[in-house]
Amino acid sequence: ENTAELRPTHPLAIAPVVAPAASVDGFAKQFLQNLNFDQGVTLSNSDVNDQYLALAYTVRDYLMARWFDDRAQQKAQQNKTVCYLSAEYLLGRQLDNNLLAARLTDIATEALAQCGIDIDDLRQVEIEPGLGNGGLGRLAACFIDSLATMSIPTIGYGIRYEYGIFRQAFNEGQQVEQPDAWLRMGSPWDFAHPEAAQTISFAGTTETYDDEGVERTRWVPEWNVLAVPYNMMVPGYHNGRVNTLRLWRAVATNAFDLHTFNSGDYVESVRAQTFAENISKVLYPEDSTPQGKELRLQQQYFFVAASIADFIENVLPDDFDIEKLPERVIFQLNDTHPVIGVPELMRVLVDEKKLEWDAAWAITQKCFAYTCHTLLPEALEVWSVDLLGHLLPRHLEIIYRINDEFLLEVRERFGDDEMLIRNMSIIGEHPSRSVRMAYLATVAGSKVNGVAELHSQLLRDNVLKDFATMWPDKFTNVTNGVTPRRFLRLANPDLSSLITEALGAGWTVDLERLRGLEALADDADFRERFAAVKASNKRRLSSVLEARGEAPLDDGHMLDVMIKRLHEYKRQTLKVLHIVSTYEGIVSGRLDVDEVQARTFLFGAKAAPGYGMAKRIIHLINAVGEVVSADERVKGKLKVVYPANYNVTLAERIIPAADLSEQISLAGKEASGTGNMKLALNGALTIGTDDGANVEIRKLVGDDNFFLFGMSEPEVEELWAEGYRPADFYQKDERLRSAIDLIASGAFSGGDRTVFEPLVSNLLYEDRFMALADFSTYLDAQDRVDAAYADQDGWVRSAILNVARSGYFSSDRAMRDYLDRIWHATPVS
Ligand code: Z16
Repeated sequence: ENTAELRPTHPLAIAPVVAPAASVDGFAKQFLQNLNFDQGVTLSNSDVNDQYLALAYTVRDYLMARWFDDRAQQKAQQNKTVCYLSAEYLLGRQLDNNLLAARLTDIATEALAQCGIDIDDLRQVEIEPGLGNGGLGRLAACFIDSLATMSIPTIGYGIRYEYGIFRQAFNEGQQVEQPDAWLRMGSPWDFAHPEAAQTISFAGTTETYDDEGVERTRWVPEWNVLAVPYNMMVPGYHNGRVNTLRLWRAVATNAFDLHTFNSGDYVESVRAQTFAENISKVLYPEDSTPQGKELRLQQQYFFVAASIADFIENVLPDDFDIEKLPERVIFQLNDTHPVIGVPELMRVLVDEKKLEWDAAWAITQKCFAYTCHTLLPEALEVWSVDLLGHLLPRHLEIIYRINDEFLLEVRERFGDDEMLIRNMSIIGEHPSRSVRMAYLATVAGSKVNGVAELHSQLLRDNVLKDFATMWPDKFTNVTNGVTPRRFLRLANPDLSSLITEALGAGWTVDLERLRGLEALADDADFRERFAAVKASNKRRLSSVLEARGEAPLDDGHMLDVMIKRLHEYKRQTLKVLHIVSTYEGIVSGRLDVDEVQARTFLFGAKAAPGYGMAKRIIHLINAVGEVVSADERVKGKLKVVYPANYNVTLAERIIPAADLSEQISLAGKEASGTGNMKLALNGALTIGTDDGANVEIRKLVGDDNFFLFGMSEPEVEELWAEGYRPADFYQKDERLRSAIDLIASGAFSGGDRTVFEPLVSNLLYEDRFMALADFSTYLDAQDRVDAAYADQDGWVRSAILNVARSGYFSSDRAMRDYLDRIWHATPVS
């Protein structure tokens, strides 16, 4: 990054950078120094945030020398680098993860104790960087953790949003959104590099010119913005490797205001800078249903163009032969969000590096691979040709040419089948002219993968069928995974100790070793200890909830959790119908309250702010919770807890405490799910449909340790094709009718029948995700859950088997699959 070659003479400047001494004294010394000289306070004058920041700086100091080495090596090496392009990274808190990776947890705890500080107090003040919506962003964070742990040279590229996913609050049971000012108290984990900024251009026109007898095209942009990189450390677990996550922030260029706002009004032109700086201002809060907003396309191009330029200019050696690019990089496209990188690399190669189109296209195709994360048609991003052509005129031309050549290939292969051509075209014509980003990615990518076996199969059979016929070898599957460091080792320290005692410590980087626990499922003593860990995790969660102003959890309750974004396809309403039905059973006398299994239903979910139906469902959950939890006839048997602002930090407390994991999406709609994996790995049993990764979880843990219900994907298709009439299910099933009638009666809205009427009508007359069709088998499955839970010994045995058989869902395994099937990159020593 620093181009000027420094020639220091002082011996200290020439000596290699060394980490502070890895001892309690060494740590304490460094901590106090950072407190004094970086925070500018003495220990006695410091507050908890000063102490947290100084602690973070200290952890950084220990990782720094390795980071320097790995970045130097990155430039010098011949290895292929994995460039993960993702608009989202849902990192969660950094402190504990980095302490663990650097083996500093005990040293830091003791050093701080000697300074009179309880490290737990400092842990609490860290605000997690919520730079993602849900599964996709968290997946990216797990992947970069695994890649660092496996010593794969990786750069994660993304956006440093000033405001991450909104903070959720409830007002009378309804969601209100507040801005997430996560940077307000300082951001000790990132490093700004304004000297390595890239200039990113937008809009304008294109023109052709004569370049020594060759006609070329160039883009004459209208305005630009600076992309300033912020680097974060991504330390591997206990291997000394430190990779980089590089997030871009938009800053106005000096030229910006001169060019566009040449009004002579100084104050106005400074004000106008915020226009450019808006690009990295806020994360769009839609999980899997993107809005076609211009600012979002600006964000996408902004970070992808900066990343590609950064890699070529700053990571590759200066004299690098650009034709060898595919040997040195794979740009992995995390969903369609970074797909504008395809025409961008073409523009760089053809317009700037002056390669022939065909040569450039051959390189581009080898440099990209595409991961699709959805099956919902409304989630497949499309950009209107008008909007894209206005913002990125050269890129639209390039996309047209890619499409022309691609469609020629289709004609050659399949003949002049005009309908097929229409269906496969990267440019859609209906309902209006638009660029289909998933198709562009599929045409350009060397590989296309889905995120679970069923999902990948459905991609091949439905969404991308014609492409799969054309290029069967392009399509592959990589089932998602989760990092065992954060979601077992850190989140569940007691279970981790128990496992390490039984199997040794190697499981943290070789999760298949958990198989060794299978034998212990039949050991009564081990079961007792396992159950004690679960009970203690519940108490820990209970105090976390209490600290947030919730009621404590009741002893003896089964903890039944549904934690994921609020979306109709995920069917939180089906869960509510189960709760309402049980409640209705008790108050109507159909169920004997003394026979009912005590349960606490815990929800965690944010709704996209513009998603009205999802917000109504949140309101319903809270309204039902209030009535059910308070009704004396229920005798405390049913509790509903819905802590606001579910995030990674809270997930780390809920997951280890859970007994039952609700994975109840309509079959064929959830691409994978990853919460399902985290919960199984922590010993929750799943009640779920045959959807996404549930299919693979069930296969691995066994039918006896999983509660399957609902239609299969082909059954869903069949019923839908027949003409689905949800009201028929309502008419047929008395329990369902009573539950829906109770909601419609106003029982949960103070007698006001209008409040939930839109929700009830939607269920009865539309029910796009067929909650009513799966209701009765869901209730039957819940009866099986109750029966199983009544046999605590059997339940704990199943829980242990869930842990023992979930090793496959490590993101380390997922990374190995990407490396073998897609990236073909190798570790560095
Ligand atoms: C997202 O979180 C997901 C898909 C998508 O197209 C966009 C976003 Cl923001 C989720 C899937 O819904 C989920 O099934 C999957 O487990 C996750 O991505 C990671 O692959």
